Amino acid sequence: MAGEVVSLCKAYERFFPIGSAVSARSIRTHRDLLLKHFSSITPSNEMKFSSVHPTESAFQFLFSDSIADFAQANGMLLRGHVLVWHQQTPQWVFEQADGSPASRDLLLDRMREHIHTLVSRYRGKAYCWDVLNEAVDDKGTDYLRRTKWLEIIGPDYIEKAFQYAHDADPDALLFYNDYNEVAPEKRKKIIRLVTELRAKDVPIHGIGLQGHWSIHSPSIDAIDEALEEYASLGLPLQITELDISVFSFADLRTDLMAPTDEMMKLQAEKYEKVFELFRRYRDVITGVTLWGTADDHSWRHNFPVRGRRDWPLLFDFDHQPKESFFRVVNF
Ligand code: HAH
Repeated sequence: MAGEVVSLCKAYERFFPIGSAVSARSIRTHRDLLLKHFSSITPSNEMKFSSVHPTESAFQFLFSDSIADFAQANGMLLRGHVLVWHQQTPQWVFEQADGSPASRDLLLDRMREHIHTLVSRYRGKAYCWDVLNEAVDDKGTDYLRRTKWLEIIGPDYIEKAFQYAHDADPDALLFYNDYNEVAPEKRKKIIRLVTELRAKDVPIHGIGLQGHWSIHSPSIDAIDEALEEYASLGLPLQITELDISVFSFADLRTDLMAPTDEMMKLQAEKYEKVFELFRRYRDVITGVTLWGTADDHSWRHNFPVRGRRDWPLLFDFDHQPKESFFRVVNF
């Protein structure tokens, strides 16, 4: 009976808050699941640069405010996402009025204004922020990702971003957030970045591990090894965007309209083991957020393969708990 389903966040109360990424729409369409199972929310897109400040003269906070209000009205934590990123940032930010590139000083001013506007607006509402997303190179041998931020400002854009956020709200916990965080080469770069920032006394308070994984990879042993290495830095860790795709990254099938039994079985086993690990790292993990609420609404439906459906979350298309859910709460 539906009434007997335990609450996910209550089951994890003594470990860490359990979050869900939401949209201004999903706080209505997925309201019941959110209120029952989640103690934290993250706006998927609504606080990104292109959402709140699409043109130089236009600010829009309608959607981001509605999410912050929802968190407050229901006693949920709010994770701010995301202040500085190479994606979903409008072109105008990097240009002058005549279309020529912005100068270092102009871009720093714009970055500062953006960070101050958001962090001040949600001060006392967002307890933490993903200050910087995906700033190290993903493939290849570069250390830092070659973005407009890096190109125009130089590598100190990173410490400036954290400093501006800290100035705007000294109580907010500031995170560096990234994906492919388990892969050894990427891990080295993330650890190097965080270590360098701390050596300079930059206000960084945690590492966000996105956790966009699949039933095939990374392995539990690899995740364990990565958590151990990140934990050794002595900063809190959060799993910020967890989902477990039923496909391998390179699987190009778009014809599957329902997951196979085998996929759901492997996913349940993976979710069980992943949460078992998270519980073991309870001293260092201060939050686990899923990147969505139920399978009917997930960014994975189009990523990395356009038109491919996926079933990466704990609740199904009809908002019913999946086997994966029961394996996570029964321990
Ligand atoms: C995440 N990136 C972003 O942090 C989040 O803001 C977005 O909504 C979805 C996923 C993951 C990612 C990507 O954007 C591009 C390539 C690989 C991974």
